Amino acid sequence: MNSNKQLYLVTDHRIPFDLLEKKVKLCLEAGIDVLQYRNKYADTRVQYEESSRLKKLCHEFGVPFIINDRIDVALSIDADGIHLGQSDMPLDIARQLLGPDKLLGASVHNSQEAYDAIKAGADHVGVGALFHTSTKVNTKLISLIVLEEIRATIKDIPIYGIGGITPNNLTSEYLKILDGAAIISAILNCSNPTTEVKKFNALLKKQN
Ligand code: 3NM
Repeated sequence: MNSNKQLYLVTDHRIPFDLLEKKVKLCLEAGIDVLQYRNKYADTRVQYEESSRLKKLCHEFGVPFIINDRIDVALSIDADGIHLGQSDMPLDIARQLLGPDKLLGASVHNSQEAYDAIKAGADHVGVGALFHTSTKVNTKLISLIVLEEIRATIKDIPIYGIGGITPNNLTSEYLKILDGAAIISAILNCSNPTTEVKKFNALLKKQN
């Protein structure tokens, strides 16, 4: 169970795009499994252009490319999927818009939200924040107990942890519950993304 855990990288809008693209390329070379483009602040045109470039790069490495929140941008570039929070488009409507083949991810914070996400057709869920993070404001910490309750509700689709995850706090307690880890700062805001990707993969892949 839980073998082949995934390293899911999420982009950081605070990094200038040309630099971000270089860092993402290093991460793809080092071995990430999924990339999510997340930019709540840029104009639609900028989001369209940046996500087109990142999708092309990901596909050179055979890595799925997902867009946070913006179904219009995802459809316009034929992204591989979308990730939706609780205040974004309802999942069942998103599924209708995207069709059956695109990946649909949902942020959930308790077992009721987890149950609802499965019913609405989510392919995977993100649970956070597992640890303190300054990357996203207004997050609430999720305890290990709540994470276990969500795991008990979700048997058949992957659960990614998110929020403040580092190679140091991704301990066996978390690894035995999660199917993957979604990361921004610990990889993108460090001097050497390649080294950090390798550290995460050593943890995520060692339980196979
Ligand atoms: N969502 P970092 S926490 C995008 O709790 C996001 O749902 C979260 O960035 C949630 O790895 C978060 O830098 C930020 O903490 C993750």
